[in-house]
Amino acid sequence: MLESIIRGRIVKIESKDYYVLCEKNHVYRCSLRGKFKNVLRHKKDKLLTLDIASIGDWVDFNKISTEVGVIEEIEERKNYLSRKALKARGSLKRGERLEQIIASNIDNLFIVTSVKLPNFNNRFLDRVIVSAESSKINVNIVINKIDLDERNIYKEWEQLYTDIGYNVFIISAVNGKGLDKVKDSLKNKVNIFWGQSGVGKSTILNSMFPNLEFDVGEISEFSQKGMHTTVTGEMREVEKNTFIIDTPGIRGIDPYGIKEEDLGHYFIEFIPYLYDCKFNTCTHTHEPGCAVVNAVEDCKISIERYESYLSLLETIEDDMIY
Ligand SMILES: Nc1nc2c(ncn2[C@@H]2O[C@H](COP(=O)(O)OP(=O)(O)OP(=O)(O)O)[C@@H](O)[C@H]2O)c(=O)[nH]1
Ligand SMILES: [Mg+2]
Ligand SMILES: [Zn+2]
Repeated sequence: MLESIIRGRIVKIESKDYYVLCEKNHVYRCSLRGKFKNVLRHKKDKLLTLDIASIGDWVDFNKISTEVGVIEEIEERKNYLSRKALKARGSLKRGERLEQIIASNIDNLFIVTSVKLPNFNNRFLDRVIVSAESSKINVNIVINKIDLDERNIYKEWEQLYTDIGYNVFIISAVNGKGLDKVKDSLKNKVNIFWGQSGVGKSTILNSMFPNLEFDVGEISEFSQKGMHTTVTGEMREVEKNTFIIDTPGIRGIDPYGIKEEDLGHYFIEFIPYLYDCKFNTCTHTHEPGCAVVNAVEDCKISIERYESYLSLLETIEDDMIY
């Protein structure tokens, strides 16, 4: 049989099936060659594998039929969003973790939060920001469900993150407030929506593009432990050349591949101070002459952000490097 290689982009992954959208707008269900797997050897020679391909990857695949193909090459990524994979039972050493790629070749990340149900969680938000900054991904912050915010608690958070330099969108997906601005910033880009379960990612996308029909959870469902309404990430083209990716909610996030000495660089408002610390190995905790700590004391860096920094610093541990 004649081989026919086609280029396309992975738009959805379901267990071992990779759905690839080719430039002629047709989707093929592809499998992945074994060489694209990340292998972690467990005790007793058990293996844990994680696939390397992700949503957003440009790939070359070999067309086998009008519906099916095999992925032969994955193109180099412009960037990608990742986190540490959940702890594997029996992994070689404590703390060693694989990298789980969420999506690749992203122009815009929208970190979705809500003021209530679930409550706004700035620690969580800061961890996601660190993941994105370490991958050089453009960060936008969405604060959703302001229809439930009787005491306007969103205002202080909006101020904090705007002062740092981030785009902050204040919205309500149920009454449509603020959605126009979000929609305007998506054009001609690959946009990913990421955040905790139940904050309203799918609802926001459906409100902006009513024909999409992403799955949305019931109020009673998402508060139950372990409940995720969206179970697999998915990329859709919503207008010519404008893509959005809905993702399953996350319960926790450990950014991958971050060294203690680099962490300060991913808190972007710390950067102007980093080179004024007395020691160039400063971790901005206990060292004398620390310019970051001084800036916190002078209220130039918010105490909330500094506490997020400290909590992340404590949880940085070894990654598996391949
Ligand atoms: N009051 C209010 N409820 C909202 C708003 N946006 C979403 N919801 C509700 O929040 C619940 C969860 O919404 P989803 O869109 O499924 O949340 P998700 O972030 O996609 O959740 P996962 O797919 O589990 O990650 C649903 O019951 C929505 O109706 C909002 O702006 N205001
Ligand atoms: Mg969802
Ligand atoms: Zn310092």
